[in-house]
Amino acid sequence: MTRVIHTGDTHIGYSQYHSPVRRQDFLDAFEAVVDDAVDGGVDAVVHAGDLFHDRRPDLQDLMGTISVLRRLNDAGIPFLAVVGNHESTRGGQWLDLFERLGLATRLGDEPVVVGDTAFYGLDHVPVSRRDDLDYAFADHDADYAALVAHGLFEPFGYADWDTETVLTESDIAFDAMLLGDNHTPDTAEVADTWVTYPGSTERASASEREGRGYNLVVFDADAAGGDDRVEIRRRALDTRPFVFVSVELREGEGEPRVRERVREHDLAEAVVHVEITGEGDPVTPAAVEEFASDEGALVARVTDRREVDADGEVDVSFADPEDAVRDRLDEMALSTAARDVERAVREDGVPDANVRETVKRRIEERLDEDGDLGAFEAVDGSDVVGDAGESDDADGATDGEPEDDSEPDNGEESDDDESDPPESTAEPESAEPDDPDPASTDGQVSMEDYL
Ligand SMILES: [Mn+2]
Repeated sequence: MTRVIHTGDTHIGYSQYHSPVRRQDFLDAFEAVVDDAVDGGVDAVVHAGDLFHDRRPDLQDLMGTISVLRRLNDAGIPFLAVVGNHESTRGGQWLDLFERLGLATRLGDEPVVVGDTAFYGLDHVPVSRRDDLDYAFADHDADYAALVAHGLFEPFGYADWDTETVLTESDIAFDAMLLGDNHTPDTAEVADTWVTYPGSTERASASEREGRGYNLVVFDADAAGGDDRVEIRRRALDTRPFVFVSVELREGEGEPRVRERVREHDLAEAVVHVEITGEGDPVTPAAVEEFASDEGALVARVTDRREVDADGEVDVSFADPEDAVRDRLDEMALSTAARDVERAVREDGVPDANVRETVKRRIEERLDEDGDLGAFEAVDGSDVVGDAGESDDADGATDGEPEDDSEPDNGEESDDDESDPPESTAEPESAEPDDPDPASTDGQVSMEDYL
């Protein structure tokens, strides 16, 4: 029998909302997982990538991470990990440094056997380079085998990696795929193999509403009462409280009503998101945010989703002005790269100060697509219409997520993200959010950007 903790998407170093307290939260969550590992005496901690939020973690994040890893090491518990898209660098990985220090084992195509289970690793690989993968893994003689991988795998949300292909092309019969990248915890069975995401350990975006946690995975002949070889149980983590307040204002109602609704919640040390809809009087977001802070909130963000009344002569005949902009853009023969630029300029999610850097990064990513310059060729109107159709699909899919129309802070968060030191930007890094369908990110900057 082998018992391991499966975690991932720790995002250490993320100063969410520019808050140093939030930055510490992400490290604390990692520490909480390690505490549980030590207390529970598991055989290993398996990390499925995105230990760091950024590929250039600060010294404080590195030191904090090293001391947590050292505690695990002192307890004799191995730390087995792969590299995620957020932390991936062009040269050596941070994980290699930890391995050099004797604090971690980087998983790959050779088996690392713990107890009676062989662990293999598959780092994040951008979509454009996946065709080159042969999923060849060296043989093992353990009783069980698990593949630890970072990417968006089927059959879960935002998937762009076919799980069945991985499993059938691989020469190892895996009992489980222990995954990272998708911040929503979920488990499914594909081709007789359990595939599971433990989710992020702190909310990296306000769309991550449900409680955070990790997986406890047991490889055993008697797993699940003898019915299976693997048992996956979810364990909850005590993380920073997030409070979501949604206020629908009726005619004549205004800020007092918003305050009243906000006051109904326990705001102490919480991240508070207030969403205002309906009719009613104009509300100054800053005033509500200040009120929430006075009531003890750590961070407060207000999104007013109401239409702005156009007065007098201007007759606004469409519900969403953005729609009109999109319609017009659809008629233009823009290249994919041009659309990237257009979106960077127009998107709410990109603060003015970061537009230049965002444009640079997106274009460099396009140039990095293995010499394929197709993204720079004008696309005629009809193709674009097809494109837009896809985007509708994508919207539909995300709308299925209960929390998706509440990304009040997305601008804020991506602002954080973008303001991180620009790197050798031509990294595979944000391949998924940007690649699959540019249009789908329209006003939809949400979890995808943090996966
Ligand atoms: Mn992630």
